[in-house]
Amino acid sequence: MSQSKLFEAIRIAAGLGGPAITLLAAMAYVSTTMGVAGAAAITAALALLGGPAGMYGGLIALPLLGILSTAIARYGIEVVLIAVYKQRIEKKSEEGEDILEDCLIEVDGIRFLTFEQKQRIKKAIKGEFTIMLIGKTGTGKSSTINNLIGKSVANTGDTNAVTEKTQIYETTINDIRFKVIDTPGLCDSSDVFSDEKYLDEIKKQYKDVDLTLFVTNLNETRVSRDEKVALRKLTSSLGENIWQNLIVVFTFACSPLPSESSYSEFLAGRTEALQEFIEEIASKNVAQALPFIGIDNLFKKTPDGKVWLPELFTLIAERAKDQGLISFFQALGDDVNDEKESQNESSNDENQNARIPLDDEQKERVKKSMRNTILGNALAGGLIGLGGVILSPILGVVGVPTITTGAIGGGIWGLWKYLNRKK
Ligand SMILES: Nc1nc2c(ncn2[C@@H]2O[C@H](COP(=O)(O)OP(=O)(O)OP(=O)(O)O)[C@@H](O)[C@H]2O)c(=O)[nH]1
Ligand SMILES: [Mg+2]
Repeated sequence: MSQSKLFEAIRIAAGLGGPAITLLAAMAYVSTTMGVAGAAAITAALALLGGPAGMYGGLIALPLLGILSTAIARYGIEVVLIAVYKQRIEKKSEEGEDILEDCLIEVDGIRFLTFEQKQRIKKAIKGEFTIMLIGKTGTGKSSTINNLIGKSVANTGDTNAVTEKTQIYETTINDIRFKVIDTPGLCDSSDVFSDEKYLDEIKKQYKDVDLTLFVTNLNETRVSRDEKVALRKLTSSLGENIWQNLIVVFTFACSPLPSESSYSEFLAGRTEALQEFIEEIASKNVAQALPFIGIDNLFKKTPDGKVWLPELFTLIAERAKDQGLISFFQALGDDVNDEKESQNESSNDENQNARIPLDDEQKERVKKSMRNTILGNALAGGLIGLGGVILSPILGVVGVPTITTGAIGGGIWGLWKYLNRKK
């Protein structure tokens, strides 16, 4: 499949708007339900829709539709629709029109797509990733976020009085709106916390949350009372689901520990204590599946010699809601990838320049998560070897995409390439 033809097809489909989307979704639908492909899928889709073929305008020209049909088979309908929407939104925004909201409404109305598919498409075209932080004051919530996104968004070291309201920080990275919901007060006083209004506020925000970090000091001997109260209330208010997309972060890993045991022993003990408590308020399965990580915001490595930032990145890739992952990778893909530094393929040293250098095992885990959760299995086989042409409109990495492969700067495409490159 020629890339320039594919791009042309996406561009035309974008120009046609709603009807083209419906036709593409119908093509995907008949492909999966009737097992037809290519021209047969097009015919079946048109028959299914019943309307006059003329409304699909230039798209109905078979070669273009055939290309899109192949792209759907290869990359999955979600990827193709995201590409079409990204292209449409970008085109209109160049003309000074903001059609994002209209597109989101339109996505909801697309027939032949599941609820989850719609959610993922909407998230991807909105380009948002939202993290919620819970943890006591001073545990390093803000520092952790700033280290992760590589930018100082949240104020740190603030010793001022605890606010009872949730705070939202926002920053834009690679066109992705990175939202951080800070929940001061949640763990700091059971009095403040008993205020149901505060919980209601968190509940309202929570529908947008892709990932929750529970941040707690490693150098404490037990789960504190305040934390227990907070976690208990949070679980009963938001449901057990909260644990599904949550990572426990033990900060101050390099600080002196309150016992003789080694770092690893202490981390294991602290983890076990927390798991026991979580088992009590949620379930054994939930508790045992929960990822834990020791980090230190002032140091690159934890006392066991591990560089923690790539591990945190990997855990997020595994743990965040898949509807948010495309945005997450678009935002931070560059940071695990140093290819933009060295345009030349010949410099193939490990990615020493990457801000978040993944090791081989972490790369495999990220790859697996991208493959399984985000883009569907259809993508895994086909993406490699394809130029940036489809991914750049999808991800908006380089603005209006050009046809050359080399034009792709970073983001998810760069990440994918990096993960797949030969050692
Ligand atoms: N040694 C060490 N210091 C840390 C670590 N994380 C944060 N700090 C320091 O601890 C202080 C508090 O960190 P913040 O990131 O502001 O903590 P926070 O949880 O956001 O605090 P509040 O916003 O007040 O709830 C700052 O002075 C940080 O530099 C860590 O892992 N190790
Ligand atoms: Mg803070």
